[in-house]
Amino acid sequence: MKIEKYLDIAPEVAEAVKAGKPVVALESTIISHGMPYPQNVETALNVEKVIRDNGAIPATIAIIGGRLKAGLSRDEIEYLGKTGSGVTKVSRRDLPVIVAKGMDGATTVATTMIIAAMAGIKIFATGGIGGVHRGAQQTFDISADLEELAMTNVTVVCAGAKAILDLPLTLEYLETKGVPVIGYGTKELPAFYTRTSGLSVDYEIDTPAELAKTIFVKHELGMNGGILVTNPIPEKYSMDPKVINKAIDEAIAEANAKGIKGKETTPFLLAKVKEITGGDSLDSNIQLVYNNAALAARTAVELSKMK
Ligand code: PSU
Ligand code: MN
Repeated sequence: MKIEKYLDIAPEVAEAVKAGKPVVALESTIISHGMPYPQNVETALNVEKVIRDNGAIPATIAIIGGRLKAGLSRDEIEYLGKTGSGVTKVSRRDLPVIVAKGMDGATTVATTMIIAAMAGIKIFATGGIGGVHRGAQQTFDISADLEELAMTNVTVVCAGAKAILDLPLTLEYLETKGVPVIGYGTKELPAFYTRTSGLSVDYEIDTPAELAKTIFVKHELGMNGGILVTNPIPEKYSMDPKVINKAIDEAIAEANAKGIKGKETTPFLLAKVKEITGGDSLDSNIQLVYNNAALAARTAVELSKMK
């Protein structure tokens, strides 16, 4: 079986991968479930531009009509953004079913990593990853993103994780699974809306070239699994921790009261936090995605020079 049976790589992306040029993957659940329309479409298009401005080729990933796609057209991005949560959120367990049924799907961090790896893309930029949810001791709610980081060879550049998660347990899980967690220019795990969380990361790395070297070494050693790069939100867009933490606590209380569970939990909490904080958290969210895209692109450029 050739992977082309299921996977469409956009010509520009295929050419770049083949030539060893820098490419950065992007996810689509952030478009459909992570932000409201029309800001989601605007952000998805701008983020591709940020990647180009920093010397790499963007490949936004999704499933359209049962085809795995690495590189979307403008119309496809517009469609995912407009349809929003009407598009199925596809994590690892959903992927074969959605393909077999010929359906559309927005890819999470986990499935974006899977498809990026199939397409030969080594670096992926997003906002926040899924992780161990608060109360996971009872609910067992641990995002498939963490398991994917344990096994799939893609580096994920994010702004840490939202405090809707249990951040200490998320770090423990990543340690158990052998996933390097790197702070970009920091020794602290950023908490998405804020630059600090009070938790330490394993290592601080300060340049894209050093990041690229770590990725290169891991691949050369044949060690499977990803690397998590946590890049703090730019100071001027970071939020007041008191405001954001209060919103998160309220969102979690409401999710519990409503009995929200499974794959609905993360989208529900994201939407609730946004509603409580008004537009502020959305602005921060958009800016940190651009910041991560720029770092991912610059790292991809450095990685493309390594032999
Ligand atoms: N966290 C965010 N924004 C997001 C997501 C998480 O701050 O958009 C999305 C990502 O696609 C992530 C997914 O992979 O939610 C995790 O969902 P779950 O917890 O159901 O695995
Ligand atoms: Mn979950």
